[in-house]
Amino acid sequence: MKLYQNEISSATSRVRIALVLKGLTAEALPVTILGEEAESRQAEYRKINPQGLVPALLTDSGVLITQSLAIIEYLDEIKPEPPLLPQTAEGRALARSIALAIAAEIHALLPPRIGLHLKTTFNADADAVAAWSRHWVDEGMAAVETMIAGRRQGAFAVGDRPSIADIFLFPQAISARRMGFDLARWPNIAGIVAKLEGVRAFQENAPAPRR
Ligand SMILES: N[C@@H](CCC(=O)N[C@@H](CS)C(=O)NCC(=O)O)C(=O)O
Repeated sequence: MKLYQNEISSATSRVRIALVLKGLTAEALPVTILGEEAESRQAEYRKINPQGLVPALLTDSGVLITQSLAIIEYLDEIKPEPPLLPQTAEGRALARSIALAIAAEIHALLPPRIGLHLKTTFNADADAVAAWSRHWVDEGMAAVETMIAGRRQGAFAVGDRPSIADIFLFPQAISARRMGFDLARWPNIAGIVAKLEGVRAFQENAPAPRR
């Protein structure tokens, strides 16, 4: 397998964590994602992934899978152990709700292309883009904290082993901390992140800081 990826990418971090938890490897194919000239924005990469995003996984049979949740569920299907989805239907639904609350409602408002569009079309300066990002992280993470707090029954976000909920939560929480948020304002998230920081797959695959 080959993984189109970028080291600062939170969505890539999710897939890299899942690969390690599964004991799978994928050859890394780096794609730059910052600035107007980023490789992710060029026609050549759009021929590979029409959305111009990382991560994208090329399977051994040459099929390209995009979107981190789809990639991780694919990995879970080709190598079922250890499972990345909880055992009950309700647990699986909750884990997917948390993963999507992060991917679709928080992270989707933050990537480089969003900041670039705010700058070029709406004349937002760096401070305005930072305020935009802080707003969506603050509101979104507070909602995720409440979702977890209401139904938490184990050491991790859903149950007693890391699931897709933790895989999506961890990189977002690390990014929030880098933005200056004290995770203690979200006590369940802070506790889960502290636990995940002791798990090698998470420890070694957090998104790298933007330089
Ligand atoms: N929903 C997608 C998000 C992918 C995404 O936004 N990736 C970012 C990096 S974290 C990217 O490629 N950004 C390029 C850009 O914004 O121009 C997923 O979960 O895979």
